[in-house]
Amino acid sequence: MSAATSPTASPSEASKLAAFDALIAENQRIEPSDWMPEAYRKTLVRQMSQHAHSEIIGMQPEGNWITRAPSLKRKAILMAKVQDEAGHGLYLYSATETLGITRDEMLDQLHTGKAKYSSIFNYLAPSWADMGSIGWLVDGAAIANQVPLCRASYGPYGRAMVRICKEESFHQRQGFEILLALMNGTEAQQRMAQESVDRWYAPALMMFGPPDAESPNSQQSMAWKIKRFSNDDLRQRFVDMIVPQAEFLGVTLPDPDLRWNEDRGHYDFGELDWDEFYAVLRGSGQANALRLAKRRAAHDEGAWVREAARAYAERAASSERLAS
Ligand code: BYC
Repeated sequence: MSAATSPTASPSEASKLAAFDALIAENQRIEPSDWMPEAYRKTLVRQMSQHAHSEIIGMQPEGNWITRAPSLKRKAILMAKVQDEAGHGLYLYSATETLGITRDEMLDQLHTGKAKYSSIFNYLAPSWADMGSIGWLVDGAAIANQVPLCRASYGPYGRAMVRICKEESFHQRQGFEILLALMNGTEAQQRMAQESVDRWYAPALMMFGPPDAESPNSQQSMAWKIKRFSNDDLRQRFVDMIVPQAEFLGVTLPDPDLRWNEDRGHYDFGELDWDEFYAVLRGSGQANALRLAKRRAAHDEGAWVREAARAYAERAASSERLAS
C-alpha cells in the first residue's frame, strides 16, 4: 500500500512510507536501519526464516546418505554439500535477525511446528539415485527460484542469496553428474535413476508454491520487489530448463502432458496434485514427523555447544574489558 492509499498514516508515517515507496520504485535496497512498513518486515521474516529452516532441514535427506555413499570421493562431495547447506541456513538466519527477531525465536517456531519449511523435504530419499535427483531437480528448482531473489529489495536477503546461488549451482551440477554416471552404468543403475526421477519430478515442481491464483502472498511480495517473478512463471522457467537436460541424461520426465508448445514458446506440462501439496504442508507427508523429531533431537544434543560458545564469548569479552 502506498502513502497515498494508507487511510491511517499520520503525517510523519506518511512521509516515511513515501520515502520507502520511492526506494522500492527506484529499485534501491532497503537496509536494516531504514524505516519499513510492519507488513513488509513481517513478510520478510516469514519468507526468510522459512527459507533458513528449509536449508537446515534440507541437510537431513542427504546427511543420511553420507555414510552410505558409494565411494570416498562421493562421500567427500556429499559432506561438503551438506556443510554448504548448514552455511546457507546460517547466512539466512543472520540476515533475518537484522529484522528484529532472534535465532532462538525462529528455531522455536520451527520446533513447535509454527513455521513452515519447504514441502520437498517431507519426502523420503531411499535410494542413492535420490542424491542425484535432489541435486539436479531440488537444487535446480532452488536456483530457478533463488536467482531472482539476489535482487530482492531487502539488502541482507539479496546479498545472502548471491553467495548461496553460487554454491547451489555447484550442487545442481553434482546431482546431474550422479545421475549421468548412473545412466551410463548398468541396466539396474539406469532403472534406479529413472525410478528416482519419477518420484522427485512433481514434488520439485511444487517447490515453487501454489498456482498464482491461489498464492495469497505473491501480489504484495512482487509489489515490494521481494519476489521478482510469480510462482507459475518460475515453475515454467524450470520446466523449460530441465526438459533438454533430461533428454541429455536419457531419463523420461513422468508427465504424459509434457510437450513443446510452438505458439507459447514453452513446454506445456500436466496439472500437479495440489491436494498432495497441501496435505504435506498440513504435516501428513512421508517424512514430516521424522524431520521435525530429528531436528529437535539435534537441537537438544547441541545444547552443550551453545553453552560452550556463550561461556567463551563471555570470557573473551571480560578479558577485553580487563585489557582496556
Ligand atoms: N513448501 O502465497 P505463497 C533448498 C506456503 S531450500 C512449503 O505463494 P510465498 C535446498 C507459503 O509459505 C528451498 N510451504 O507464498 C535446501 C505460504 O504459507 P504462509 C527453500 C510453501 O511466500 C537444502 C503458502 O504456502 N526455498 O532449495 O509468496 C538442500 C502460500 O504460498 C511452499 C525458499 O524458501 C513450499 N514449497 O511464495 C537442497 C525460497 N510454497 O507462509 C535444497 C524462498 C508455498 O503464508 N521462498 N508455501 O503460511 C520463496 O521464494 C517463497 O516463499 C515461495 C512461496 C515461492 C516458496
